[in-house]
Amino acid sequence: MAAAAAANGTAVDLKAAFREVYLQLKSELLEDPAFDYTEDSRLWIEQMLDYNVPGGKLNRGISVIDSYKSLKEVNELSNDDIFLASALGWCIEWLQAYFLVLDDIMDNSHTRRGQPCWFRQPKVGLIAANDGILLRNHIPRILKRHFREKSYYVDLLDLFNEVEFQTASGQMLDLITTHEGEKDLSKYKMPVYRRIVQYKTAYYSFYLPVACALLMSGENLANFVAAKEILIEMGTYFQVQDDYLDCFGDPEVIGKIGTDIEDFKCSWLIVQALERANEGQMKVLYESYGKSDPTSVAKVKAVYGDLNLQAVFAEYEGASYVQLISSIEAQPSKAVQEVLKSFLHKIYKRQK
Ligand code: DMA
Ligand code: MG
Ligand code: MG
Ligand code: MG
Repeated sequence: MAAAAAANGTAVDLKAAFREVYLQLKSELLEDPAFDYTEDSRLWIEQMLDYNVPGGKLNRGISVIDSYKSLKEVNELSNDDIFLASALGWCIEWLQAYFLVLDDIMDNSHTRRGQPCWFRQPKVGLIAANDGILLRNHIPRILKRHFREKSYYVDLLDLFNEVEFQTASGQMLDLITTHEGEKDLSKYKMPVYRRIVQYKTAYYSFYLPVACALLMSGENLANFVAAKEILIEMGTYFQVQDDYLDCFGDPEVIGKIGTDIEDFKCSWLIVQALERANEGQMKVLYESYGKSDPTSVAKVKAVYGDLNLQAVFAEYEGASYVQLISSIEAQPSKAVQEVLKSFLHKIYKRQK
């Protein structure tokens, strides 16, 4: 298989090989014998998948293959292993697509990955809610087709279920913290923030790819609690970056327009601002945060600028890196160290 040969080569080849597996999984889903597709419904699903699944950075998916390679401690993987690791990687990308389609409705977002959010397409609207459910249902379809005979099949299903539950619970925290009662900034403190992002982002984005690779390698996840804690820390750092980019990133580069200020989100930036604001700045934040008119948003951004949150973030980013590297180097297994470092280097100082 050309794809597998390429996957043992450079990072660019690897991404191309990974993309080929998407095409296969999509064709299989479009021929799923459990549903008798009409021409229209098959076309809908194909367009929905192409719009929502493959257009991201693919970091989570590719990390399954990279991690598996490190854990096996070989340079070359067999064609079968590359396919299986890729299929698991795509299951994570499907999970991500499912959460993002629904997240964009709930966050009232405008763009995602450089195009209008799926629910913003005139022909889609709230059909997007059911499309999200379908994306979620595709995961067990893929797992059943390719992993049913594996000794780790049950553990894989359990892993995806656990992580999905944690993510949905994190999304709930994110949403009820925003809307619970009247808007109250006084509850936006670091421990509240950390709890939200650990659940909504870290488990599915960082722990899940590595856990998939560990299961494929025949490992018992109970033996990797320390690595899991490091991955959760990395996921927290990743969401801080996401919150920073929501305000200070270039929409052309990150592919989405920020909505955190308008949405009254418990973002890392507002938590930092509240820790540092003087009386006058505090008044501006209390009056303007969570309002959707451009003047209010600009006032909040001006306070962020005056508090020099760009520098606060740069400091946090450097300190997190040093801290993460030192926790990683305290890990007894060199292979696990490599897995964790390679993941960290994919996201450190990211611009998108
Ligand atoms: C994303 O949080 C979390 C999930 C589970 C999608 P977010 O709303 O900050 O993400 P984004 O900035 O990509 O909309
Ligand atoms: Mg969002
Ligand atoms: Mg959200
Ligand atoms: Mg965000």
